Amino acid sequence: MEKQTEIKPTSEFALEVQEGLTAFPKYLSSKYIYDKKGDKLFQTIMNLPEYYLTNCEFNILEKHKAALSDYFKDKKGFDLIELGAGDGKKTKILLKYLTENNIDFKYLPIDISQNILDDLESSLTKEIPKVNVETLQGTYFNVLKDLANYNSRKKIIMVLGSNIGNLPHDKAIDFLMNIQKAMNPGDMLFMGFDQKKNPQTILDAYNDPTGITEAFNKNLLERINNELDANFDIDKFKHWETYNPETGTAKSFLVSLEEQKVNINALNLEINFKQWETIHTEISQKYDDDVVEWLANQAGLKMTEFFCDEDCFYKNYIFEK
Ligand code: AVJ
Repeated sequence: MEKQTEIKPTSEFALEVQEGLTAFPKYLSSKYIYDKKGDKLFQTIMNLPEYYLTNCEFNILEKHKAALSDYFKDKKGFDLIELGAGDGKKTKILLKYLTENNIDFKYLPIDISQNILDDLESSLTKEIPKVNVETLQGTYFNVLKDLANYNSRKKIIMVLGSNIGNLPHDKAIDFLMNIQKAMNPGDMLFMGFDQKKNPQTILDAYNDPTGITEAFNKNLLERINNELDANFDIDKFKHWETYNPETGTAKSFLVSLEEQKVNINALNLEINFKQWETIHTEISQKYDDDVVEWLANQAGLKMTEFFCDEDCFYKNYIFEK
C-alpha cells in the first residue's frame, strides 16, 4: 500500500494565532482563553471580590425577578433562550422564581461546550426538577438561525455577564443584529452591560492582586504551547491592564519583559519580541445608556427598559424589535 502523508487540517485557532503574532502590533483573540483551564480560571475570577460584575448582576436578578417575570410571561407560554449558559448560577434565580410561580416557560441554554450543558442539566435536575429544559449545543449564530423559525411562542433571548464587552462596537452591532434577525415582534432580548464607573474600580477588577486574571490572560500562551507545540516562557511576560475612561474600553496586554524568540513548531514560525513589546489580548468594553441605545438602534432594536444594582455599576436592559 502506498504511504500517504498526513494532511493536518489547519484550525481556525492556528490561523488566527499566525495572523495575530505576525501583525504589528501583535494581538491574540480573547475567545481562545476558554479551554478547560481557562473556563476554571474564569469561574475563579467570578468569585474574586474585585470582580464586581457577577455580584451586581446576581443582585439585579434577585431584586427584579418578579418584575422580569411580568415582562417575560405570556398567555401561550414562552421560551427562555440563554446564549452562553455557563454554570447557570445567576440564571437559576430566575428559573426558580418562574417555576415556583407556575409560569409557563421552557429553558433553552445554548453553549459551545457540551460538557457545560451536561453539568448544567444535571444540576437543574437536582435543584429545580420542575423546570422544562432543552440544551442546544453549538455556536450562537448557528443555533440562533435555527431558532428564528423554531416555533411561534414568545422568545426571550438572554445574554448575561456583559459578554458583549469583548467585542468592539462594530462587532457588537453585528452580534445584536444577528439576534434581532432571529426575533419576531413581541420577542425580547434581555442583556447585561457593564457600566462606566470610577476607573480605579475597573482597573482593580481586571488586575487582581492574587494574579488570577494574569493567569487567565496568560492561558492564551499556554494554549499555544500545548496545542501548537510552542515554547513561550510564560514568566517572561507581564499582564498589563489599561482603562480609557473616555472610550470606556478596558484593554489587556501581555508585555514581553525582555528581547526573546519564540518557536511555534506547528506553524513553522519563529516570533521575535523586542523588550517591552506587547500582545493585545482582550477588550472589556464599559457602557452608558447613550452608547447602549446607539448600538441597539444600529442593530434595529429599541431599548424598552433597564434594571440596575444599587450603585448602577451594572445594568440589564430589555430590547424589542
Ligand atoms: C466574560 C467577557 C465578561 O471581560 O469581564 C474577566 C472576561 N476577562 N476578567 C470580562 C474577563 C478578565 C469577562 N467576560
